[in-house]
Amino acid sequence: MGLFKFLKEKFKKKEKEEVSESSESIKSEETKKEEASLEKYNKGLEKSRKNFSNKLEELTKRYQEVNEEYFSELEEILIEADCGVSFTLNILEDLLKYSKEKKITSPKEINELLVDRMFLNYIKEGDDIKNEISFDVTPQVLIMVGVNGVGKTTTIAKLAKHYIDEHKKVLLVAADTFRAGAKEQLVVWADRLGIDIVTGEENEDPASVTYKGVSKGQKDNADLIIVDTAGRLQNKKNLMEELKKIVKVIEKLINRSPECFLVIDATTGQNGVLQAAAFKDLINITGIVITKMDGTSKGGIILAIREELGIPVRFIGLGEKFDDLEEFDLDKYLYGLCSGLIKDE
Ligand SMILES: Nc1nc2c(ncn2[C@@H]2O[C@H](COP(=O)(O)OP(=O)(O)O)[C@@H](O)[C@H]2O)c(=O)[nH]1
Ligand SMILES: [Mg+2]
Repeated sequence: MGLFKFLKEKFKKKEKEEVSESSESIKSEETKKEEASLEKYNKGLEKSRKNFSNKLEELTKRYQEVNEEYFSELEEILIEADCGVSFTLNILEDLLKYSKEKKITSPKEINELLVDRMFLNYIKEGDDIKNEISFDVTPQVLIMVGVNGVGKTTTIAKLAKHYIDEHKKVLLVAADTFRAGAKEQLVVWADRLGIDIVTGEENEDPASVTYKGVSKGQKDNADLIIVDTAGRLQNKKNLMEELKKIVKVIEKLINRSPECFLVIDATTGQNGVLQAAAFKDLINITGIVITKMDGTSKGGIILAIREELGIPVRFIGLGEKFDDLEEFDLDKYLYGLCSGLIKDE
């Protein structure tokens, strides 16, 4: 069975179950959580879905059979959804070849194939992606990097909440000593969450604040230590060196590499892909968090990043509220983006 049909059965079934459940109380906690998560994806991807699925649907209606023009219009839709040039061209080449081989001419079938290919393109052979942070060895240290304003600090608060809910002991470290007010912003979050935070003086060496923070986390038996960093512009060499120093300090203390999440604002489009490339050259990025997905109609950026950089998206920000951060789930993402196409006949 193709992915398109799989998604249709998986999520349509869920939606039907929702309707037929007469009593909320008989649903298990797990089911409720899954439904809420799917709802967040659907809501957060609403603008992208309109831009992508609706256009594709409209295109499908205009053609009886696919031809060169059809594929060129499809290309435009994919580029406009910010799927990136490389991803778009690869997918189109694939679709063209396959449709010729199998003599597929129906636009509907091509759409189904497209969703399948989007899925297969994301799943790279040999990598077993676990998006949740592992707590096999504690304390686990997570550094958050990314340029100013992308949502690092907000995401730290959301991630902390996510793991506190799973009964993990979380410690925050405010190693952004560069920007005025950055420390205070994180202190407010720590207070609200009722967790400890280690801060430094203004302009104190971020590596020294990190040293204090991670040492405290080790002493206090924290499960997770999250380090907030300044908005390091990739063209500012000295700031990048600072970041490397932070990583070194952590590696020395915990004897292994930390997790390092690069935060990218989905509304910045291809610029976000360029940022990721610049950061990837300098430090070992173990995952990407895409924020503000709810604020863009160009949800294809996740596919572009995966295609061009190979780094997996680990979490996705779907709104401004505390709970609007979800573990990245390829099925839910593709369903959220394409559900306009996955209708019952
Ligand atoms: N709509 C929306 N806004 C977000 C999301 N994540 C962060 N923001 C907003 O982005 C702005 C900048 O966030 P901040 O965490 O201060 O960015 P930082 O400079 O990278 O630390 C804030 O107004 C956040 O509320 C998201 O997923 N959706
Ligand atoms: Mg910040």
